[in-house]
Amino acid sequence: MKKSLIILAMLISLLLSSCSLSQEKPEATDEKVILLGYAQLGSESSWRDGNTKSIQEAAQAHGIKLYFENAEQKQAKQIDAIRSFIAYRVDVIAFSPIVKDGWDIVLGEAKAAGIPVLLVDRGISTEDESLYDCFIGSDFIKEGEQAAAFLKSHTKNSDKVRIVEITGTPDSTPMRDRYNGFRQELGQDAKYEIIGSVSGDFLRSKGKESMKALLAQHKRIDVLYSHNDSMTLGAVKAIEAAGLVPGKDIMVISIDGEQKAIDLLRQGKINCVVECTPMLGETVMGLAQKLVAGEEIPRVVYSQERVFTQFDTDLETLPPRGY
Ligand code: GZL
Repeated sequence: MKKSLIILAMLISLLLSSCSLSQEKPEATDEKVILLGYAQLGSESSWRDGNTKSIQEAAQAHGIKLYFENAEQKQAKQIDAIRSFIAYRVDVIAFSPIVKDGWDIVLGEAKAAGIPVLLVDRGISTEDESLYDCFIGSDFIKEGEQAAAFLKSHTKNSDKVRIVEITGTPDSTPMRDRYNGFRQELGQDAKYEIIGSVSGDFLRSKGKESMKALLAQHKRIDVLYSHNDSMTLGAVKAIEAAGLVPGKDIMVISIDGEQKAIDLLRQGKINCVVECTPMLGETVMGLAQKLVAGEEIPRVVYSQERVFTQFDTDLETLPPRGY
């Protein structure tokens, strides 16, 4: 009898203690707020503005405290911003390197401080791959190849194709890879001749100036290949000012996919727009959370993109581009 009473008493006390456990309020988990420093390269295009918006909105949605600096197209200012993030001991640093070289020292400082780095949108050239954890953005070589593939598929009946090119910011990875990818795909066929290639620095104003100069230099131009829509919008104005019809007298191939370019595609003034999405914020913030949680992340995350052409049947029903 005595034994059963003891067992009963133990069971009751166990039951009471479990109830009291269940009644205890779980401690409010004061989850650490992640601090992320973002060094944006500038505000040179609608693409960049869309990219900035995407970063800022995603940080807010993920509850990440964002320290955002705009370097206004100056690498030195981007480097200063990264140094300030290191001093502030943020949890993660992310940035869009304006050019591919010159980052080893400052990224070495971030590494020494134990702060992981995400490359967003543009890449870097470095011997030390440990200086960054992941590249998030587009495959620019593929973009150049897609531009050339469209050109080749729509000039089959021509015996000579005279091409002019307006390139992006010198020594930036999108400029270098769009330049190389285009030529790789164009191949060695002498029918295709790049008769002029000038920098427009991804700026609309310089795109217009560059196209005006190319039109003055060359009696006949069959195709314009432009490294971004902002420059293309300027170039289209120059083509019209010269009394020519963009999209008809001169085939126009562009990259980005901003709203204004899609509008001109619908009007037939641009023939092909290779998409390069700026909407990278969600991916960046998700990867930042994984890094802070100590989880493995991939070395490269490429955006999924498409090619828009004048022949697409869904042009009129495309949702707003958001940039
Ligand atoms: C590409 C991005 C380029 C865009 C331009 O990922 O770096 O910079 O193509 C922008 O519009 O200025």
